[in-house]
Amino acid sequence: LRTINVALIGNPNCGKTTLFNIASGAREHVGNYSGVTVDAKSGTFKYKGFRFNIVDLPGTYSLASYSPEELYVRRYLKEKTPDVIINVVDASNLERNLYLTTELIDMDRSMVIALNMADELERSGRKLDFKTLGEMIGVPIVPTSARNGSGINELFDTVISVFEGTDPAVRHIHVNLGNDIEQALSELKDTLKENPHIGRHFSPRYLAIKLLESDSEVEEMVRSLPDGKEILGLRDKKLQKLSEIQKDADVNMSIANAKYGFIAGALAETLESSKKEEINST
Ligand code: GDP
Ligand code: K
Ligand code: MG
Repeated sequence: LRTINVALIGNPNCGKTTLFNIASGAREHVGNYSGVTVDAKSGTFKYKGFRFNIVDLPGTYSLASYSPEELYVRRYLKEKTPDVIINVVDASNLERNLYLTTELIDMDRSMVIALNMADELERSGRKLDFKTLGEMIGVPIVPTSARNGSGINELFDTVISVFEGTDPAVRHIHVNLGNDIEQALSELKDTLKENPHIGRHFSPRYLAIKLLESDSEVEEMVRSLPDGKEILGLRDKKLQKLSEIQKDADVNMSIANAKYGFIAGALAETLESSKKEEINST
């Protein structure tokens, strides 16, 4: 029996625990991480000749290092390196949920999107061309309704095909952050890529973006490298240059805006508003 380690990652309330329970057959109540203790719950099940180890991670809106949940998910990704990430998104709240997706894309991990609450999307009368959206972001998307169990088999079929490298929707793309930032990232990324002391858990692009964002945990990691000072010096130079080009702009804000812009563009092409909304807006 081959094993596939799967991690559920998504915003709070997108249905991760419901999906975890229906997949692993767990019936016990799983806490909602709103307290002090941030923890993950894991379970095991067999499907189509594979043993799945599945973990239900705390809900998080991003992979910054601000909240305990964000730090927990990041450390999990660094230390446990799941084979396939299931990014659970709430289909009725795509704009916000897909922000985390853009951060996972930066990481270059194997992943599948569970377009959960597909029943709610349908009820709202809107239609999402999820196949095209999946092709645009390079990640296969499978509609699911964890509450009634629909789409769950298709989801794990897709996890298997991503694990085996046979899924046609998988592409390496990155969200373009605009010329100025892309230029700043380019040299940083190359320096990180060639550094023999950096583990391969996080992609050079992800680390370079986090350095531009002055992410304290990534800064600390880089500072501990033999040539960490030089890398941080290069980062400071890039930030300095960016502040000269983009006078009043805040780098973190520019990065977030570029990502939200990408999401808005992708949804404008793939998400059809309901008839009711169209009538109301004219
Ligand atoms: P988590 O915070 O991501 O773990 O989300 P939960 O699994 O706790 O689910 C949050 C709420 O959404 C619960 O009330 C679930 O019953 C509900 N829910 C989960 N999946 C679905 C779904 O596919 N459709 C609908 N309509 N509700 C769902
Ligand atoms: K809800
Ligand atoms: Mg939960």
